[in-house]
Amino acid sequence: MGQKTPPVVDAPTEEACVERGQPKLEELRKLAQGKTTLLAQTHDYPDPDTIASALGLGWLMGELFGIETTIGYGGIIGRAENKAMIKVLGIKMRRTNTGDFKKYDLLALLDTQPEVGNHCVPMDRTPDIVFDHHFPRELEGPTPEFHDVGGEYGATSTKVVELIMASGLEPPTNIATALFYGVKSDTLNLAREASPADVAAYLYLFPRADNRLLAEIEHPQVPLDYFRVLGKAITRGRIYGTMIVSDLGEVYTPDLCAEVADRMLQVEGVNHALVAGWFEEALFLSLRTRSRAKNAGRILHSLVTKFTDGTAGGHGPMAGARIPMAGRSQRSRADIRRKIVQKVVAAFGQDYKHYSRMVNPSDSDHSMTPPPPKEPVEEKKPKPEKNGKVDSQRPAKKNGRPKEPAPAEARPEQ
Ligand SMILES: [Mn+2]
Repeated sequence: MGQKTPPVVDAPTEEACVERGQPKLEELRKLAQGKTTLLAQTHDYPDPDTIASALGLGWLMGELFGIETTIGYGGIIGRAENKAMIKVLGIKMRRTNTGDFKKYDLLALLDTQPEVGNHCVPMDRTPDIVFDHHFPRELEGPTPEFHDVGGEYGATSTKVVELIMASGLEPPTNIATALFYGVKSDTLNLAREASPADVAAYLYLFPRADNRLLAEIEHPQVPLDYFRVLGKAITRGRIYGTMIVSDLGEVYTPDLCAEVADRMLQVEGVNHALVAGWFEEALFLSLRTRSRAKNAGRILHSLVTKFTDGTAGGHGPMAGARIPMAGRSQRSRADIRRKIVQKVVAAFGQDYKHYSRMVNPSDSDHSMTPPPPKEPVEEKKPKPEKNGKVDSQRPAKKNGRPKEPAPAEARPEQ
């Protein structure tokens, strides 16, 4: 609404991207000297951008410097689209544990930063390489040797694409498709926080990506539990002015919070969404906003680190947090959740005491009663069925008052 997205003509030329990428390649070349293995670590619950950037970086390090890359993650790959991405594009990833971080010559961290969380790299292991488009965090520990964070990038994949452009190499279809999906999903197809650099990466990747594979990734079948969670999100959803808040209860994968939060922004009149979910003794929060005046990442990070020992990360329109709850009573869990939700609602200028529900509780009853006719109707004579019998289940007309809806059983099967 009145907000401008960068026009395509603003995209930097390929030469400009190459110029930006070349000194970075030089740095990586120095780091790679005498090394043979790299662990490219993604999120604990990896999204397409972190997976694609790890894949792209790994391929480039292999082609240019003969480095062998393993892609790691700490938690689970939960979302159906992300599972499909890995399967369809043949991406190999393995779950890493603490011991793994000593086994590789080099460690790269993608789409997050050492002190942000959402990854399982131990605090005493400073990554050698960090690529992240989220706002730069002040580091308490040592600065990684290669530290490319923040800047005008809507996706970490875009940073990796600049390196590929600078290398002059031609990426294979699966790498290009993964990176295209990384840029596309993080920027909502260039509609959210897309910078000129993202537009350039998108245009570079588009003719190199396979749109049929992409469609397979973007429209996967989902488990029935997905719809159960969606149902819960709606029945529990509260609307505070222009904000929706919902608690999904226990979820089978924490990235459902992010997915549902995105979904909630589709409700007319809603500009902000906060979705909570519980997974393995931790509370997960996803925050989304359409407002350019608010920074979801900063809001969530300041509240979560002030009131809990959890971690949070994100940027302008989107943020996520994980708050460990092991050893806490149910009451203390509820208190922490309420406090954070209250403060987030207030941070968006809404009143926590006044809300309406997304659905009327009486709407969730399970009867199959069809709605009554709007006008009084003359009940038609029951038609004889094919075998000549009259449907004996159909109730007899009551004294010319046909307003009572027929019971569900009387409706013919569809
Ligand atoms: Mn990202």
